[in-house]
Amino acid sequence: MWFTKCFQLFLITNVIAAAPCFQGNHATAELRSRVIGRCLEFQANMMFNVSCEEKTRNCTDVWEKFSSGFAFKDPCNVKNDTFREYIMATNHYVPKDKAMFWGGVYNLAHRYSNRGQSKVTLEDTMPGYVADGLSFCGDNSTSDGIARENITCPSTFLSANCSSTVSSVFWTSASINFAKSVTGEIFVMLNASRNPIYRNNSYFRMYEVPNLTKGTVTKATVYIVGESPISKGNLCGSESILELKANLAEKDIAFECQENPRDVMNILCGDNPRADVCSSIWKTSRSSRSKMNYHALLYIAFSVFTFSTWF
Ligand SMILES: *[C@@H]1O[C@H](CO)[C@@H](O)[C@H](O)[C@H]1NC(C)=O
Ligand SMILES: *[C@@H]1O[C@H](CO)[C@@H](O)[C@H](O)[C@H]1NC(C)=O
Ligand SMILES: *[C@@H]1O[C@H](CO)[C@@H](O)[C@H](O)[C@H]1NC(C)=O
Ligand SMILES: *[C@@H]1O[C@H](CO)[C@@H](O)[C@H](O)[C@H]1NC(C)=O
Ligand SMILES: *[C@@H]1O[C@H](CO)[C@@H](O)[C@H](O)[C@H]1NC(C)=O
Ligand SMILES: *[C@@H]1O[C@H](CO)[C@@H](O)[C@H](O)[C@H]1NC(C)=O
Ligand SMILES: *[C@@H]1O[C@H](CO)[C@@H](O)[C@H](O)[C@H]1NC(C)=O
Ligand SMILES: *[C@@H]1O[C@H](CO)[C@@H](O)[C@H](O)[C@H]1NC(C)=O
Ligand SMILES: CC(=O)N[C@H]1CO[C@H](CO)[C@@H](O)[C@@H]1O
Repeated sequence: MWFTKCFQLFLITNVIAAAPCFQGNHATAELRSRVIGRCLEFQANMMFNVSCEEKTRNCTDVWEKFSSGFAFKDPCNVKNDTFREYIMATNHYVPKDKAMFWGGVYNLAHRYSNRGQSKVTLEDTMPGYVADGLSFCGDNSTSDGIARENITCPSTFLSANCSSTVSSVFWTSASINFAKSVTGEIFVMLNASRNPIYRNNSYFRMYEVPNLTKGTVTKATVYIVGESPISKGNLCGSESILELKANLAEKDIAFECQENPRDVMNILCGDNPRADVCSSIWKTSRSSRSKMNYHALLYIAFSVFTFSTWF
């Protein structure tokens, strides 16, 4: 994919010798409306602790601070503090004992977090929610300095020619801010099929673990999850997970590790029932299912009876 993109760019712009070569996506259309909309929506539906304690944010101001982080700027070389103002404008309290980090399991982690109801991932907090999935960068050919859909913005992927992308700086700043905001017990969901599972170059390892606050974060529960069954202790005892345990121990953070925990598997198997790991789950629940149906029928019959006697 990466090579295809480079090749296409080269073909189109082969007149310009120093054509940029990076992995990326078309800039998101209607970026301003979408950012302001996300900001409004977050405050209406997602904001934790709304009452008097968290003040309402001015979403036009949030957009100004977000876009000034990259407008007119070289998309491959932005300063690492370019989103400082944006982070300050969107930062808020993260509920204690609910924060969840993840790696290589975007969909499952967010299905499980359930928009902050069950757990709170970075993308369930305002700084992350506003920009999640959007592609954005600077462009000098527009009046506002913001790229339109006809421009490819670099992704978080870094290369020699694009070593400090807008997206990487954004997600790095947001990750550091999130790690500094979490308190109490934290959760981590990692993809079992990666090797090593706790990757050296992951955001979690590079920016989040180092910025957890010693004395404030007390315990970390790691879920190692995948579509295949895991022999007990096999991955929780693997070398990279022991490194994670050691990194956490340096901050006096207690450690627990679970492989394919049932509540996570219920969600994985609901979405992907053919996954290998799911056959054992269906097997054990078949007998209780018929019992449940029987009770449900009894309940419905009873309710109908009760209603009919009222009217
Ligand atoms: C990447 O940068 C190097 C030098 O910095 C240059 O020689 C090379 O042509 C660039 N490659 C692309 C694809 O732009
Ligand atoms: C919201 O922010 C914008 C941009 O900074 C500003 O022009 C506007 O006056 C602000 N609105 C309120 C109600 O403070
Ligand atoms: C816009 O122009 C400025 C000044 O020449 C330059 O530093 C910057 O990299 C350019 N931005 C883009 C997106 O090309
Ligand atoms: C940002 O850059 C400065 C100066 O190069 C450096 O001291 C600082 O550690 C960097 N911060 C991050 C989060 O990388
Ligand atoms: C609300 O947020 C404040 C900090 O902004 C925190 O001290 C307080 O405990 C939070 N309340 C609830 C109910 O989460
Ligand atoms: C783990 O990563 C693999 C390879 O990228 C992917 O196919 C799989 O769906 C991921 N598992 C989960 C639970 O997201
Ligand atoms: C992209 O589209 C915008 C407006 O639609 C235009 O101003 C700009 O020149 C275009 N850029 C390129 C590189 O075609
Ligand atoms: C990962 O980092 C550790 C220590 O920071 C180092 O010893 C190890 O060689 C690195 N592994 C890889 C694959 O780069
Ligand atoms: C306050 C603090 O510890 N910040 C650190 C967050 O992580 C980055 C990347 O490891 C460090 O550069 C910061 O010093």
